[in-house]
Amino acid sequence: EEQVSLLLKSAALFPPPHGVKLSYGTAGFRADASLLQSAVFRVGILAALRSFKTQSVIGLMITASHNKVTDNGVKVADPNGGMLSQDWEPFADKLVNASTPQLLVSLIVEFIKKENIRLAGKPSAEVWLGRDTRPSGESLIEAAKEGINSIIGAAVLDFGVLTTPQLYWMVRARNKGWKATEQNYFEQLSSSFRCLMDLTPNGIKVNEEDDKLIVDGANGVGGEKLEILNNMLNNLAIEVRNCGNDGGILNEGVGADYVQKEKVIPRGFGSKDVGKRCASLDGDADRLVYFSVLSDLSNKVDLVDGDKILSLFAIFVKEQLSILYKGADPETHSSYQARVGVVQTAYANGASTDYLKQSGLEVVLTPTGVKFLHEKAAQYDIGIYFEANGHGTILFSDGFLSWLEAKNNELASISEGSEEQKAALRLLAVSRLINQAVGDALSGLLLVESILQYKGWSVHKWAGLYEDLPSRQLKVKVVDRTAVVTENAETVVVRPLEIQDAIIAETAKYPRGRSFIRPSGTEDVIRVYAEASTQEAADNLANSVAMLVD
Ligand code: 16G
Ligand code: ZN
Repeated sequence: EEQVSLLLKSAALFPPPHGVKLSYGTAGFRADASLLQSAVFRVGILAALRSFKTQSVIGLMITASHNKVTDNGVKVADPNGGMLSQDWEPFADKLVNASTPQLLVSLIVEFIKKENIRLAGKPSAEVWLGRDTRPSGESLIEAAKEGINSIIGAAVLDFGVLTTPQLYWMVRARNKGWKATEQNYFEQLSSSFRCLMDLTPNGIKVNEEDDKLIVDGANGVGGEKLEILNNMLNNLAIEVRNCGNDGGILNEGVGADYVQKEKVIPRGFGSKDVGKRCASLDGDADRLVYFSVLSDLSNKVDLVDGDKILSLFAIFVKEQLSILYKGADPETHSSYQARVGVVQTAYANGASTDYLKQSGLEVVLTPTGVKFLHEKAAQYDIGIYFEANGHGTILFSDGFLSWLEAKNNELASISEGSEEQKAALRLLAVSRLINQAVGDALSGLLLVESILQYKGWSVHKWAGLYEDLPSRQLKVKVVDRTAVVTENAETVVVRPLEIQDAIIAETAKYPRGRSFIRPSGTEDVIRVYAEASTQEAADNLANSVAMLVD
């Protein structure tokens, strides 16, 4: 009774905007910030219910990532620090689109019954809040608090400005009973990075002019957090630009999405940086790409995208495993063949997939969206996933990690300081450095840096692992994007019926041709991807496939 009237009263303060239908897309609700007060309030309610249901801390993040500064969004972190469980998404949609407070309350009551959620008077639910640097974030956080506080017994902790991966990391750590503050996050990243650097073979140093890393912070939260981390490290030189404190606008001509899609240098970079090792974060620091500035004054970059970060991580992990196994005497040793899986989407450059397979790795494709890649990667002992756009991480299974701990102890007693033991220590350090909750530009960057150092590679050497096939992405505006239905990780169209045959026929005209279409998860468009042996061929293929969609 008391609960119902509290909900009715507070819901009346957050009327949904007229004629707007929102959906919990690949990355939560996203829209122009002015449309989001009601949605965020209601997601606050959902997060509180989710916390009661799971009896764990739940995260709520206010961000629109790489989108423009006037947009914003809200997404929920589950107890393990992953995305909100997919079976709650339909409820999120209904909740946010309910037109009146009465309707909203009846949906909630019905859902509580269906999910068998037991609300309790004393604080027994807790939601942790974070936001990126968008100005609209402050009032949206207040809306989220109102939503959480309208469920009796739900507590809220506001951490202010965080990167998305920081909040998700903290939620995961808290629910595991580990130290879970932002300071703990920085300490774990910096100490495991130091550990990896200490295990670098002596004498290997990347050459001097290449030594300093220059990072584009997208004028967002990532730059300021990286500065803090940087101050805790003494074996890496980082210069952060586009921190957002010099009038630069979030994601405008800067950031990982811009650099990856346009393949041009971000603002604040220029001819003075030719040849240097540079990296770019996105607006909430869950994406990372590297690049170097070309010397031809064209403003173009030599891009090192998510596929190449993935490749670097995958060959490093494989190398460490083989060092670790080399010493294993098959007679006496507990041999544990770790299943290593590499997870990509259809957007992965074909050259990267070929390279990974030729390196002896198992590669699987999933549909676009972190939740799909993450879920797949979690099925391996070591699952490495990346989207070409720079979002990805490495997941280690609990079983493998306890084997590795035991192995390391065993090696420490029989062959302390051996190559095998160093390999075990490196893998353990990687598992602590790389964010196990979600892709994290800051931890990814430190892992890249330590692997380049280990291998003695420049950014050019790394970029040259394989040569990307030329590709083109287009979008076609459509009235109803759900009319296109795909299968096999978005590589095959099953509806409308005739399109797939036509795509196959077009693709066959081009050497190394590959093309697919898919409905966007974030915009009312159909996306077209094409690659082929030359840029002109990729452009032509993309154009003719786009014509099929119209
Ligand atoms: C979201 C996804 C990202 C995906 C992108 C595709 C998360 C956290 N983010 O940003 O993984 O690449 O959507 O957008 O899942 P699209 O469907 O509009 O192409
Ligand atoms: Zn992002």
